Amino acid sequence: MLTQKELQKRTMTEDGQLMLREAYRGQIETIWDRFETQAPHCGFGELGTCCRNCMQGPCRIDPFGEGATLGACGASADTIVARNLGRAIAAGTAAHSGHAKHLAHTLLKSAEGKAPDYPIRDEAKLKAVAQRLGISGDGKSTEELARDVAHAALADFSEKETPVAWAATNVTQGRIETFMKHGVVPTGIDSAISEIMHQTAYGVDADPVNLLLGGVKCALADFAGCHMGTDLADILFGTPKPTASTANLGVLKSDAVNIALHGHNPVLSDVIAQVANELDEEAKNAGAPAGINLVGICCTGNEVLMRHGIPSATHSVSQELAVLTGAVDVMVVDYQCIMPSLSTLAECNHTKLITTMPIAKIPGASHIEFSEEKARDTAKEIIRQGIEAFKSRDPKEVNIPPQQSTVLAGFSTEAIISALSLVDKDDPLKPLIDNIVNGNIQGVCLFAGCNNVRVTQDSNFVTMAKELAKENVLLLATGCGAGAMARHGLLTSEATDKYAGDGLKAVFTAVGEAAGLDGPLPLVLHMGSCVDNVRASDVAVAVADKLEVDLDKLPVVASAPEPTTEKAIAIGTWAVAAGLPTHVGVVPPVLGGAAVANVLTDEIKGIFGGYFIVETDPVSAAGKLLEAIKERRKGLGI
Ligand code: BF8
Ligand code: SF4
Repeated sequence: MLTQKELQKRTMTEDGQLMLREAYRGQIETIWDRFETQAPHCGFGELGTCCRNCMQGPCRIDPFGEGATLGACGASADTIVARNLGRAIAAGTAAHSGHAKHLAHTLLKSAEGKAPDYPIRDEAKLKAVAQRLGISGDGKSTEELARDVAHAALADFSEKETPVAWAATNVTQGRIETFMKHGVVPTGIDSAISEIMHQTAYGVDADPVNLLLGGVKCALADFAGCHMGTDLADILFGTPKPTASTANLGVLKSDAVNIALHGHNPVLSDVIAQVANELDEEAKNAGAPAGINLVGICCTGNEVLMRHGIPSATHSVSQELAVLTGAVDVMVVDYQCIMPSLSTLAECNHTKLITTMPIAKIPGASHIEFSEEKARDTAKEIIRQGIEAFKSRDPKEVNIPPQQSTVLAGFSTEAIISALSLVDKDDPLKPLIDNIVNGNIQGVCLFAGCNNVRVTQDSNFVTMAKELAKENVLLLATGCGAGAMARHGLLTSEATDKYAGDGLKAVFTAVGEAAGLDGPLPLVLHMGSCVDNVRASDVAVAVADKLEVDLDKLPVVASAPEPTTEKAIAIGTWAVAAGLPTHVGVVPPVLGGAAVANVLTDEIKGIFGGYFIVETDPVSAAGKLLEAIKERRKGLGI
């Protein structure tokens, strides 16, 4: 039997611990067991000094100088580490921008009348995005404007003479000048990905610093892709507003057909959310008195939580545990962060795992190809598969942990500005800036990124959030980080009362009461999925513009306390390029290149103002971020 201590080392969520005990009892493997079978990990891989970029390899560099000091072609450890990092950024960028491109095609089909299930739901956002891009709306219908925005989005993918619009129009003038000075302005999203793949190919770039700058250029294309993803999702599905919901595995219901929406793109899941209650009667007739119960997992979960208040079951490293409850009838996935192991687990239960995207199939899963042209039909077909699967659910095998946290999510940039405007109608940013200046709010920390099996799930997030909140740091969260905060009750007014320092509490109480909440704003503001990190950057850009300083002067920091994916590496890199001190709580595979590690954690500060802080201890990490905030405050003379 796994001891309590071993369980607590895997995850700090009680619902997770309960499920892991069940898994152990049933001899069912989870990610934590498979991770153990990978030990000991390859030291070369961990240090980033393994190169497989040509068939003369793999070449491995011994960082202690006892074995090979160069690859067969003569590549040094720093060259190899920088190349590997560049390729990781390329993969992350491809994922985020692939998601954005998908939405651009959906928007175009919507505008051309080919996708009737996708009306423009947020005209104000469409107009705002068009205006930002310099696209005139004069005399155009909504559809014509949407078509022009979709064309502009698709044009941003290919190489052109001008910078990627979604990058250039969403940063400060100061950042543009810095990026131009260092030659890191992307002129096409896809072309930036292809350029870094070229740059890192066999026998091309061997200069570690030049390679890192290539990585930054690609990361700025990632920023553009993320921003486009957020903008287009808001146009098609609505800009999120504060929404109450619940989190943890306790959101699954024994008396409902449970459909878990997993992955990243709202293009299918939002439609499922729109049609689900049309099938409630069918579910009831099949013996589920509570009808259809949609729950979210990972960033698809964040998207539907923010827009529809759909509860969040779990995220990231604990996704298998949802299936282990025996209560999930269908898990429908789109792409990214979906563990292939889900199909084996689904087979052990009655759960039907359904893949929907041509680029993301899983052996053992059923595939129902999704297309915008018949989105509602596909959504209903998937729900009906859930109703069918429910009929074969064995109630004796159902084990839903009781834990449920309450959650207030949906803090888009627009929602934050509108909450602040209740305090100062004419100048909404003023209350925020005044309180930063007077020290009620010391600074801002954006928590982003994943859970990682190497870290006790959620422990770094929760510890750091509490440490920083008591020092009056305003906390934002996205992605699985927002999920971690949700699971531990930190997206609530009660958490503000309990953990916030006096200054932060006073500000959040004033805004919360003006907004008609029965208390302060939640301790952590849930801003959405991982692409929605740009919502936080939009707030920072607005503040910087108003103060007439650049982003690298603001007391704003970022943290990915438990990062996992290549996407997290891409985001972390653009956060640094944006000028933010950026913490990572898992050691990235760069330490084998001493010069590269030094650039990333130190010298890069002289170029972009931002830099990486690598710290695995959450209390020390919070301390270092606080120090960085204080340094920035001093620089501003506040
Ligand atoms: O895009 S935080 S594990 S689910 S990569 Fe993935 Fe990481 Fe979660 Fe969302 Ni983001
Ligand atoms: Fe080895 Fe160079 Fe080939 Fe990499 S590119 S595998 S270092 S020979």
